[in-house]
Amino acid sequence: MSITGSRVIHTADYEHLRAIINWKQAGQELGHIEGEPLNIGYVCVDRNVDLGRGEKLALVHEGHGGEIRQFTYRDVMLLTNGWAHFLRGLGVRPLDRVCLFLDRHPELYIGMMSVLKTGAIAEPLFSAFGEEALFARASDSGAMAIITERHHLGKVRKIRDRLPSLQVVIVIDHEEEGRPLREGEVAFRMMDHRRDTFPIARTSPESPSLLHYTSGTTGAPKGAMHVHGSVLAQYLTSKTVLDLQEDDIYWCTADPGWVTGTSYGIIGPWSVGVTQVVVNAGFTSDRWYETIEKHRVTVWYTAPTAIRMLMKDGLDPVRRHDLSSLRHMCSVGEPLNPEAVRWGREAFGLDFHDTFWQTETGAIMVTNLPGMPVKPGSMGRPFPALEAAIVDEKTGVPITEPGKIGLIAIRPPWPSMMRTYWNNSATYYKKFLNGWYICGDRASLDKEGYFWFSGRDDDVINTAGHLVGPFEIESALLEHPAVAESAAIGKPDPMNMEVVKAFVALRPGFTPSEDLELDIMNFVRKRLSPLAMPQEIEFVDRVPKTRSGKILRRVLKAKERGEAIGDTSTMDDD
Ligand code: 6R9
Repeated sequence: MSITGSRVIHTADYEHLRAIINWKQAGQELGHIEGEPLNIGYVCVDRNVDLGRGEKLALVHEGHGGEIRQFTYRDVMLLTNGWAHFLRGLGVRPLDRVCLFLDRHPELYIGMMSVLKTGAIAEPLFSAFGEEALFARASDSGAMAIITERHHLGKVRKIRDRLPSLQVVIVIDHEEEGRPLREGEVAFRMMDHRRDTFPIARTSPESPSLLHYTSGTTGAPKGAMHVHGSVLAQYLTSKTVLDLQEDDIYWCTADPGWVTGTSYGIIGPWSVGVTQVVVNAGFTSDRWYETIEKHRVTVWYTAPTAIRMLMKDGLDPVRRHDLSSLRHMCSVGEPLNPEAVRWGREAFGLDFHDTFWQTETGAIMVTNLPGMPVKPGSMGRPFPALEAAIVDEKTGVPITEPGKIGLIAIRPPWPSMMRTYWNNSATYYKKFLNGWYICGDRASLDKEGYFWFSGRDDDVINTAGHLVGPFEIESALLEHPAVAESAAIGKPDPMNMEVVKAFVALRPGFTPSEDLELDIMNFVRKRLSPLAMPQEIEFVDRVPKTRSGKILRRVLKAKERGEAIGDTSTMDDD
């Protein structure tokens, strides 16, 4: 048994896997020699052509209306070369930050690889972001370029004056007869720029590659900075957890604005050299099953909220489609309910394999490996090349007692670990305790070393697998002319795990009404995103705060869940 070559392990022998799976081997399999350059753009694109996969499909893309575009690895190589030359010509230099603010078009995937080839840092952003969410991320990173499309250009224009570092906005679908572009905006049609070669930046494994913004409890979103060496972890986990093999047709349902859509929606699958399917369309269960059927998807990576939505539509739509191509299924982003695993067995005859990880960890950390018995409701065990534990929250000492809850901790380093939070190293250093990286989630172990998730250790809201920071929502609420004070919490929800609930105290002269509630909701949706929009607003006389002025979200949460409020000695209630 070996992890070399394209064979992937199918075994329950966990201890043996720990002995044979390691990052060094991943580097060797990817042909990387220590001390030599390593660039994700090369590993995921040109290397596949060098290995004889030039005529193999890298990307099968389905647009809104069902139109299909296909790209071989050679196509992707020529197009990324052309685009990288264009970026260089615009003055993009290594370490510059380049935002990708696009729907799920082929340009998003190919553009990201082009940016990496130049040595610049790619910053993927959800296209659903409103202008304030975009501004927070592009201004913090000091982005010098934004790649976008006509549909989203208006949002960029609204904030452009406030982005002094921004030199150029690249528009991928500009039409001459359309409204003219403005100064500092350029049109770029990817398909018109194919080049045989590009001198790929000689980045090292420690050179910055990607900046992925994630939400915390306090302050603005934080940019987790990743490096080119992360590909070792994304490659090895794609092979051994997602079980990707040469002939697989792989579908990751995540948007690259979320780390899952980058680590396992671009880098992982292309580093292994498989064909991946991307669908730029919203969710309906029929459309999803059609995707699997039409493209003969073999490996599927999705999220619990989506699985719950499929469950809601029942088994009939499943039976209407031929899903016999499927052979492996994984899930990420939220706790995977035991019912969802059981339903998956009934619907597809397969287990959903849960995977736990974060923007900051860059790759899967705790998981059910193929061949490992799945215990519905458990996240599985540490990825065998890693050391992960449950530690005491005060001392950071591992807890081995079964069932006792502590913090999920990973022993650094590993290749895809973030190297810092951009502009915020102080917060980065706070993530460590007793030599462990602390994820900020609580869990316990069972007798066999399986991890059981219990909850987050902070106030971040997980809605449909996406993290939303209460601070960002509260700040947006305060911008509304009627709002004097605000607080945002996650309210338990059967479909989305949590939804945003806001508490608002109004300014003098305003009175609570349904119209005002809707107006405030829409205000947040437009500024931030549909996910950050409160689903419910409760008007209150005042928001509970500590004497030092910190919002006491735990008090609001406890009330919402009908739980005891706990220690209120610091509460400012006079
Ligand atoms: C990849 C990703 C990370 C947070 C994480 C945790 C939650 C992720 C989970 C899970 C329970 C799982 N989370 N996977 N909770 N079971 N299998 O999701 O990254 O957006 O940074 O979120 O999501 O709370 O700390 P990110």
